[in-house]
Amino acid sequence: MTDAAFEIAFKNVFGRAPEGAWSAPGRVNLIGEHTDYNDGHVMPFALPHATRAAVARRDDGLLRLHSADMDGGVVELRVADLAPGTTEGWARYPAAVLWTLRQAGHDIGGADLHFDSSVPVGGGLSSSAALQVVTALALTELHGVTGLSRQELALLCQSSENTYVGAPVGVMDQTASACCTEGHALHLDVRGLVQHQVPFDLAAEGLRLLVCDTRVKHAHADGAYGKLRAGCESAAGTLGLPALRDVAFDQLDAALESLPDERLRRLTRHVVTENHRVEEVLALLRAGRTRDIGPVLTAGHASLRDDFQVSCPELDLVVDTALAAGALGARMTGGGFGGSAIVLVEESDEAAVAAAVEAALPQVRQFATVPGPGAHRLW
Ligand code: GAF
Repeated sequence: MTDAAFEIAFKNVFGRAPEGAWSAPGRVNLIGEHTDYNDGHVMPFALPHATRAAVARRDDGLLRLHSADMDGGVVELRVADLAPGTTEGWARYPAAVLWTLRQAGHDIGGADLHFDSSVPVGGGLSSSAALQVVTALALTELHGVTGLSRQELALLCQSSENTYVGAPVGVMDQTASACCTEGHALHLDVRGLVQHQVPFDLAAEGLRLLVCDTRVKHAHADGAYGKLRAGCESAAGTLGLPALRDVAFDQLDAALESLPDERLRRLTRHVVTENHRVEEVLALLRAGRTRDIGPVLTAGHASLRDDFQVSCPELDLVVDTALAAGALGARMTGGGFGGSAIVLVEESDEAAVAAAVEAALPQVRQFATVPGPGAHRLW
């Protein structure tokens, strides 16, 4: 839908013109999975798929939310009544952002927001982070909030999901949506929140990156993610360290010997080796050796499947099929328990690999992608 049609859609819902429109992307994580809440390294990039919000302020204390992609019409909430646990369904995410901004002392009142999105919902591609970030950016810019960096905006969105929605996620997805730039992967060292934009130009090297959405749905709020996070924190505590990030790669064996049970050893081995893989990928990209990241991605999948145990049969099937058909590397991306895999291929092998994946998993939804822009104002 064009920007003009999107503006008309707002008018059709709310009977007046919007004051502006904003966009925030979903993300793919190239490498660095389940490392963000261990104070470690991640390297996502923004998808060209994004969530848009057309917005106009209100002065009667109402927050009215509408999504072109969701049933149920307009959700109307009183800003003064917003509180954790009081909002249902998709509207929790934008409501959570407004509540969190107000808790942080920002004088933001009611608004009408109309959303649409090209980020596949439930595909593990951060559709909820895109919804949070587009809401935060729109409301803060419209209300003239200054002095809030993009990273701070992402932290507010993460806090809104932790506190209001009740999902104990890390900060990767919101940071990717808020801070990524076109043509780059974002290396984020979560400890200290240090960012580097890393050029990632696949086409220039004759490469393609396929995103393969298995259409198997996952849910972070269902407890599995929280148990993994708690397990990592317990392992770090047992080792007497602030976070698993603090286990040096060359000290891994000694750390594993100090842990009392197999589950904590598996979780620790994944996090420590995965942080190391992010550093390997970063070094390879900086050296212009993009093809060589393939085996590192595949090793990351094996670690998520065998040690962290967050893959599923459909993701394993996509990865194994793609590799057998000639892919350079493949791995699940995102939190796991379904969602999407990424597949790095030579341009000349793209069609054959995609066909093999589709034959193995007919429900798959696949597209080749490149790093798109981070969140921005449209008009
Ligand atoms: C989900 C979470 F939201 C992220 O914070 C991150 O932990 C990811 O799972 C796993 O790397 O997307």
